[in-house]
Amino acid sequence: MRIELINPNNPTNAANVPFLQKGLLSWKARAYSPPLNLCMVAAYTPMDVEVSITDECVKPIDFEKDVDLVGITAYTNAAPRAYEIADAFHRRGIPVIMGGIHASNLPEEALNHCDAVVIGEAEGAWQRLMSDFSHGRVERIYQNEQLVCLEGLPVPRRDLLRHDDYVTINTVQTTRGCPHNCSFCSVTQFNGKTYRFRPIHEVIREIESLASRNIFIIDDNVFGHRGRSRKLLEALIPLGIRWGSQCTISIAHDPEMLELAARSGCIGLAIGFESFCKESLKGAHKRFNDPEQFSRDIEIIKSYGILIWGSFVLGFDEDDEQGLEKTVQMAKWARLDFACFNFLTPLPGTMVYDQFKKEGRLASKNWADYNMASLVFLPARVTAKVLENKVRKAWLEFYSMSAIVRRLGFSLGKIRLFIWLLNLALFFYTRKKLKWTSRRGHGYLKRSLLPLDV
Ligand code: B12
Ligand code: SF4
Repeated sequence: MRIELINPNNPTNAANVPFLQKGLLSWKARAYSPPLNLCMVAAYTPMDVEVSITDECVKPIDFEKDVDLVGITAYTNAAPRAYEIADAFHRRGIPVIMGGIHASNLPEEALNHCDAVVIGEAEGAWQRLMSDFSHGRVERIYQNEQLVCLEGLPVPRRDLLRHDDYVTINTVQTTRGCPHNCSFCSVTQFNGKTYRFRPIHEVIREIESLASRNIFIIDDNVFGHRGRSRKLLEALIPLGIRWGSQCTISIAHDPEMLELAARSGCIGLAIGFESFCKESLKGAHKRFNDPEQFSRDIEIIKSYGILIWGSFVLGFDEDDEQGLEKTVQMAKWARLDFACFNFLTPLPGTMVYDQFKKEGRLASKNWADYNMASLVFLPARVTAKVLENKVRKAWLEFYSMSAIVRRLGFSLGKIRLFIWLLNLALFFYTRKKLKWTSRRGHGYLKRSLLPLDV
C-alpha cells in the first residue's frame, strides 16, 4: 500500500533566504519550518506501508502519482488549497483523509471534499484508520476519546523531507496544551487546558538525533510548568545547542529560569504581548499580561542575552483609536528585537470565532483570508479603514530607520549583526509590501475586504 501525505501551499510559511553561491549572495525560496504533523503521522503509519510526504510549500504536488490513499493537513488559511487538492485526487478515485486544526474544527465542511476526517490528535486514531483501510472500509470520523499521553512517541519522519528546503527542519515538540485559553487562540480548545509533557529523556534523544545544533522548540509556552521546564533546561545544557521557543512574558519574573535558559543555549523567545491596553488584554482573557511592566520585563529578559520577537494583535473589541495608537507607539519604543502586528483573526475553534459568528460580524467566507494579515471581521469601535491604517502604521513605524536605531543601538557581535540585518531586511520588506497597498489607498498586505467606512 502507498500513502501520500500532503501539506498544501501556505504563503505564510514561505521565506526567501540569503545564501552564498560561488562567492555571490543569492536568494533561495524555502519554507520556515517543516510540516511536523505529517512527519508524526508518517511515523505512526505501519512499517509495511510505503509512505511519502509532499510539502507544497517547497515542491509541486504530483497529481498523477500512483498512490492508494492521500492524507492532507491544513491550517485554516490553507484550507481552500487543501480542498482543491482533495478534489483533484478524488476525481481519480483515490480516497482522501483530512486531519489537522482546520478539518478538526469544521469536519462537516472538510467531509465535502474527503472520505474521512481525523479529528484532533493522530496518535491512535490514525492507526485505527489504517487498520480499517487495510480491511477495505473507512468510517467518516476518527477521533480519540481523550487527549493522548505523550510518552513513547516515535521520532517524527523528518527523513521524508529535504532538509535543505527549510530554514530549520529541527522543530521539536516537548509539550502540548495550554491552561490560559486566550480568546483569539485555538490551542487550549485543541490540545487541552493542562500541559502534557513528553518524558525529558525522549526529548533529549530526539534532539541528539538531529543533524544541527540549532533547534526550535515549538511548545506554546516552554516555561509553562516551572518544575518540568527546569528539568528540561538542565538536561539541555550538556547538549551545547542553541535554541529558540515561545513563551509568555511571565518568564521575566523568574530570574532563576532565565539564567538556566541562557545557560542551556536559549537565544530567542517569541512572546505574545498582544496589546498595550489593559482593557483589551482583559477582553482577550490575557490578564496575566501587564502592559505597565512590559518595558521593564523586556529589559530583564534581554539582560540574559535572549532576543525577543514580540507579537501584537490589533482589533480587539476594546480597541478604540487611541488604544490602537498607544499599542503602535509603545511597541515601537519597547526594546524588542523584532515584532509582528497581526489583525485579530477569528479562527475556527477560538472564542472570538464563536462570538463574531453569532453576532454576524464575519466579513469573509474565504478561509484563505484568515491569514492574520487581512481584516476579516467588522471591528467594534473603529472603522475598517482606521484599523487597517493602524496595522500598516505599526509595521512601518516599528521598522522605520529611527526606531531601528533607537531599539537596537550600535554594538559589536555576530548576533547583533544578524539582528541588524534582519531589521534592515524588514525595513525594505515592509516598505515594498505596504507601498503596494497604500497606492490603492487602502488594504494592508492584500486588498481590503470591507467597505472602508464600516
Ligand atoms: C510551530 C507553529 C508554527 C510554525 C511552523 C508551522 C508549520 N510549518 O507547521 C510557524 C512559526 C512557521 C507557524 C506559522 C503559522 N502559524 Co502556527 N503554530 C505552530 C504551533 C505552535 C505548533 C504546530 C505544530 O507543529 N504542532 C505539532 C504537531 C505534531 O501537532 P498538530 O499540527 O496539531 O498535528 C497533530 C494533529 O493535528 C494531527 N494532524 C495534523 N495534520 C494531520 C493530517 C492528517 C492526514 C492526520 C491523519 C492527522 C493530522 O496529527 C498531529 C499529531 O497528533 C501551533 C500551535 C499548536 N500548539 O498546535 C500554531 C498554530 C498551528 N499556528 C497557527 C497559525 C494561525 C499560523 C499562521 C497562519 C500565522 C501567520 N499568520 O503567520 C502561520 C501559517 C504557516 C504555515 N501553515 O505553515 C494557528 C492555526 C489555527 C488555524 N485554525 O489555522 C495555531 C493553532 C496557533 C493558534 N494561534 O491557534 N506556526
Ligand atoms: S495565546 Fe499562548 S497563552 Fe494564550 S491560550 Fe494560546 S498558547 Fe496559551
